[in-house]
Amino acid sequence: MYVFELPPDWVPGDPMPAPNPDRVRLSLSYDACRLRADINGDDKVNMQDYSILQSNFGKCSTPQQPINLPQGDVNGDQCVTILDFSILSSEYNQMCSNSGL
Ligand SMILES: [Ca+2]
Ligand SMILES: [Ca+2]
Repeated sequence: MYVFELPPDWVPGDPMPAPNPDRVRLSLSYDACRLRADINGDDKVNMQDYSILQSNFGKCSTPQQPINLPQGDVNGDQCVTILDFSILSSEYNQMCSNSGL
C-alpha cells in the first residue's frame, strides 16, 4: 500500500497537490504479508492447510459445490491440483506477522 502525504502547508480547500515522489512511502500492511496458501486463514502455512488441500485434491467446482480457497484452491482456478500444492509447498512453514516488519 502506498501512502501519499500532504505538504505541511496544505489546508483543506486547496487543490490536491500532485504526488511528490519524496513524499510517497511504502507502508507494509496486513495484506502485504498475506500468505497465498494460508487456506484456513490462521496466518500460517502448515500441516492443517496441507490436510485441507489433500482432502480436496483433484476436485473442481460444480454448481452444487464451489471450490475456492477454503477448500484448497490456492491459485483460484476452481480446481485443487498440483499447482495449488506447489504454491503451498513453497510457502510451507512460513507465517505472517504484523509486528516487526
Ligand atoms: Ca493456515
Ligand atoms: Ca487451483
